[in-house]
Amino acid sequence: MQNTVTTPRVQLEIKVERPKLYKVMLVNDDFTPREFVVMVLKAEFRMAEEQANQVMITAHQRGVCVVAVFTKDVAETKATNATDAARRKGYPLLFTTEPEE
Ligand code: TYC
Repeated sequence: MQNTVTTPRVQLEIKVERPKLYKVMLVNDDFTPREFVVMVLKAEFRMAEEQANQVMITAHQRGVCVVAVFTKDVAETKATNATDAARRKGYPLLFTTEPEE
């Protein structure tokens, strides 16, 4: 009997792609109190007071501000949770998500 030793000639090429990232956007409105916007940013996005205040002011002045960037699931969950917290208080505050270029 003959023993044959073979060396594999095919190599697997494994490609790992970065997950696409999504921005959470804070949208301005005329009714939600500033302090409430800051409170939601701190609670849901773990922002410090100063940063939360800056993001709130930017949205207030420009109409919209990027809050943070996450994977799709995390961005959508945080935007929904933050928007729901405002609805429970009767405020029209809105957080949206959009893919990063
Ligand atoms: N414009 C609101 C006010 O003057 C405050 C506010 C800021 C609301 C940012 C929403 O995304 C927002 N009370």
